[in-house]
Amino acid sequence: MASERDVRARLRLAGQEHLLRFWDELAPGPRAALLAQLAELDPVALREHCQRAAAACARPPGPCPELAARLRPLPPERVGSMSHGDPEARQRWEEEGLRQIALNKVAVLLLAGGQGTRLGVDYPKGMYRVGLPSQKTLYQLQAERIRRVQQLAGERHGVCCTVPWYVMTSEFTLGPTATFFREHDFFQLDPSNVVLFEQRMLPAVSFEGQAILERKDKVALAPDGNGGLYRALADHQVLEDMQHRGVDFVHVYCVDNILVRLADPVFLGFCVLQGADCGAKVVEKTDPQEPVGVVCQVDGVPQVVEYSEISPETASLRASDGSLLYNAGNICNHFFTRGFLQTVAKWLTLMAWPGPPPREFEPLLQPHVAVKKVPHVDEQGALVKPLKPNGIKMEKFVFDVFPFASNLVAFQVQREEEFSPLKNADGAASDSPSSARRALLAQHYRWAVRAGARFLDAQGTPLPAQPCLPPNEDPPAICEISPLVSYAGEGLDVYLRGRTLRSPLILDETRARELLLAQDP
Ligand code: UD2
Repeated sequence: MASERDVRARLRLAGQEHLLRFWDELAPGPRAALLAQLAELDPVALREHCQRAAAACARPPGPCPELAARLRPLPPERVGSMSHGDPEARQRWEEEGLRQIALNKVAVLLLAGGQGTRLGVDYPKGMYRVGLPSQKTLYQLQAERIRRVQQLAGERHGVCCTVPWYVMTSEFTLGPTATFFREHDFFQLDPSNVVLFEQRMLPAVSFEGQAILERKDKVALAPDGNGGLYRALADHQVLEDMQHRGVDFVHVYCVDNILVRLADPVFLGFCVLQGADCGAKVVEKTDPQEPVGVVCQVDGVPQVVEYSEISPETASLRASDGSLLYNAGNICNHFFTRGFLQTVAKWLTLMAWPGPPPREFEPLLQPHVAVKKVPHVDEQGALVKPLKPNGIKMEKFVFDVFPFASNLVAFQVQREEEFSPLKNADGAASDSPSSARRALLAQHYRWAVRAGARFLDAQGTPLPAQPCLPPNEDPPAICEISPLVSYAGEGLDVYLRGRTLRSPLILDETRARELLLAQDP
């Protein structure tokens, strides 16, 4: 273990000696913990990190003013569409996606290192229950969609196939996620196909460029953003694991979209057939202030500009048909080839070499700045919970690497079928547990009605059949369909055609079997 002297010298080099200011008061246990934490921080990197944070903070807040002039929408030839494309193309994409899955060439990768601050829970968001009749958590829904898509591809091609599930966690989410998965028997997935790994953490920094002490014996650390993925892939040899399994294509997604289609064969097939190395699923943005990035071009280079970095004026610009000019809303659903991820990981290793990194890596080095309330100890060692922002967290974004892609494509999907994120606690105007629950139940109700089901209320009174529901409206009947029964609305006719069922209905595998065995109505 590093000595106090060594660590002090390293901190001096980094200009961060204040981190040891309570050393004399600490008992041996906390001293050892603090030394271990500080010994992990590379002094040169720490100095640069703190200087960069302070410099970023000194810049005027808000979006970069000259960005607007450099933006253009993505050219139409780079954008595929679920709703506007012809049905034959859609079928071709789906076939190709299922073929790649059946060949064991597809993995899914969950970004689950976030702290869920806006939702206000102190456990990983994936463990959240939005109040579905089945009481399933987000993690369980995702695991079951993996099982179902494996089954669909396997049945189509007469094989038994695997979609490995990689889960990037952070110091905050690794322990509880691992325990939760074990307690739930990995949701009947083979544990050897579920790979948890951890992203790095970075110190939170004061506006003056000083790393913040959260306690007398602990530096305040925060995950390095979902773009910490690339370092984490290299740190934990995840790409080697993928290579070993023969995985060529990776679907990366964020934890909180209750409608997420894991390893979506249509999206995968579209990207593969386009020869893309990078892909982003998008929904049409209708509200300029919606907190989603936009897929567009900056200086002619396709990439994502995050919602926090585009000005309200630019976000509100309209095309001649009245739609938003920048309407390709990023939903944090990305496609990557393993080859592309390997190239990025190699660059990161090169950048770690001594000396200045090559110029072309500059964008990879530009972290994004988030000004946050960071609990800390004051000069006297008293704990302070700040009421206004006092610190800077530096983050990378998962799409920071998009400008390096040689063929980036976007794929537009229907919002009501594929996007309802859980960001805020109930009571918020949008993206809450209630809105996520409603979106899922509305979707399942639509699927059931289209498959031919009719519903009765608890008293046996017939309920109206409404295959097209107005947005944000509760469906007339409650119907939850297990992902193990249907992944995207397919295959429901055999259970539901001509049936009249009582609401609430949970159509799980057992109920589906009962319906099959029951006499025709
Ligand atoms: C993300 C997208 C935004 C839009 C929106 C849709 C980014 C940077 N922004 O914004 O463009 O698509 O989602 O809902 O992707 N995470 C980590 N480690 C971290 C931080 C976050 O794994 O250090 C994960 C987090 O657990 C979540 C995902 O990244 O699964 C997105 O994080 P967020 O919810 O903070 O992102 P948000 O809503 O600002």
